[in-house]
Amino acid sequence: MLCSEIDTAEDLETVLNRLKEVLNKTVYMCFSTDILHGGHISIIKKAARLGKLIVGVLSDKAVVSYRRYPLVPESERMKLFESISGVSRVVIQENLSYRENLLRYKPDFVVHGDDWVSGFQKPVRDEVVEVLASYGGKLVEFPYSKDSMYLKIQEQSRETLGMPDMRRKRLKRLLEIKPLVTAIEAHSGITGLIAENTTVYENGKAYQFDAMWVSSLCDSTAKGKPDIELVDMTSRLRTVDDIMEVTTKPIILDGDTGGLAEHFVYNVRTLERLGVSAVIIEDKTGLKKNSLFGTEVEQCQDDIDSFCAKIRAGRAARKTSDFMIIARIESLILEKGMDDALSRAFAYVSAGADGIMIHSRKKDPSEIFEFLKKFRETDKTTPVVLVPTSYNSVTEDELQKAGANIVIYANQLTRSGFPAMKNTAESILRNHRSLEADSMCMPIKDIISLIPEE
Ligand code: SPV
Ligand code: MG
Repeated sequence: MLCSEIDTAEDLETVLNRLKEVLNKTVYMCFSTDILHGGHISIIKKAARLGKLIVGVLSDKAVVSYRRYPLVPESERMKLFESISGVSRVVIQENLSYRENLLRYKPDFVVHGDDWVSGFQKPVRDEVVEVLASYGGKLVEFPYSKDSMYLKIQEQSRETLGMPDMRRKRLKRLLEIKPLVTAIEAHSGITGLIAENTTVYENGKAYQFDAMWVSSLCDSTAKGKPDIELVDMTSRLRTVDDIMEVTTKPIILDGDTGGLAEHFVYNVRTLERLGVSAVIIEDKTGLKKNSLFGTEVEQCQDDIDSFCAKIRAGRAARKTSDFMIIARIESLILEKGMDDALSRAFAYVSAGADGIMIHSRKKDPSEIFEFLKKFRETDKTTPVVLVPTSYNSVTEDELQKAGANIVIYANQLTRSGFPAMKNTAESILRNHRSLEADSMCMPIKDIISLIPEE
């Protein structure tokens, strides 16, 4: 590696000096992968030739925001790299940005594949170049391997994530990793794909939704039916299955009132078996209407004891502690007051609810903030779910700081899709051809590539 042959004393000295040089240099690489293949080993070998190799393992929190949920947690991924020859040290990299670790370890070289020269990782690379320049380090890039076998390995690990046992427990795990979990509604395979794949890259950061909400409102609307528990569980499960077939993210099902406790227990087992992560049931009884009607329509709230009995029955029926039964409180919607909302929250948690959802249809989020403050004075840990449809000016950051754990964007895909489709239909009717509507439509090529083929 350092000279073709050692056959004189000078050659030996050259090699020894070069070896000293290499041993004094440090190299840094960062990995987010949880599956090691030949491509990784090959670049690690090349990097180790430049000096002592420090491997940064990207934290679970950062991996979740950037690609998919890691199959292997960060502590195990660290052990994986520790066992590779040529790796002299393994550290955690908390963020997609290398800055913190580069300034801490001041490596002489950063090694990376050349796949980040363009695309969403470019801002991360630009920052690496800037930080290295600040102390005289260098970036070394090797050609990125596009071996189809490696792509297949990645795809197989993605499929594993969609299996029921893997998917079900992920909501709980996400709640441990992330201060705030976000979910968006999905009511079909195609909206599931949007929830699964939509990513926004901004200043070297990546944002994705963590989970999907199978809304009763949107599932019913997609079928042209009112949101009154008319679309039955068999049909709702069909929707869940359509979404599950093409996605891997955890699913939170809007379970309406949960129906009769005697029926709810069966549904808990079915949902658990399918790999759904949570069901949210609301404390209403009789003919359920959508909460966003508030007191404009007649709605009846269940009494505390009867709803607690339903929660207890569901808890007793479930087979794993991964599956969450979340109790939704309708007191603020039905204008029953803050005290009623709080006493129900504490009662439902005591009955075994794994989380609380508090709903409001006010534009002003102050009643939600008041609830969170008072609830958190007593209960610091039970996850709280919010649906900020009406109070939509408040940011995720503000809600998280106030004590929320899950934010659900419950109906925005349906509400945005409907006017887009209506405008297109009207344009075709008005112009007696589709040319004018074309600019409102996704190119055929894009829609074909959106749907993965085997
Ligand atoms: C749904 O999405 O069906 C919900 C949330 O239950 S809300 O419509 O705000 O009541
Ligand atoms: Mg609903």
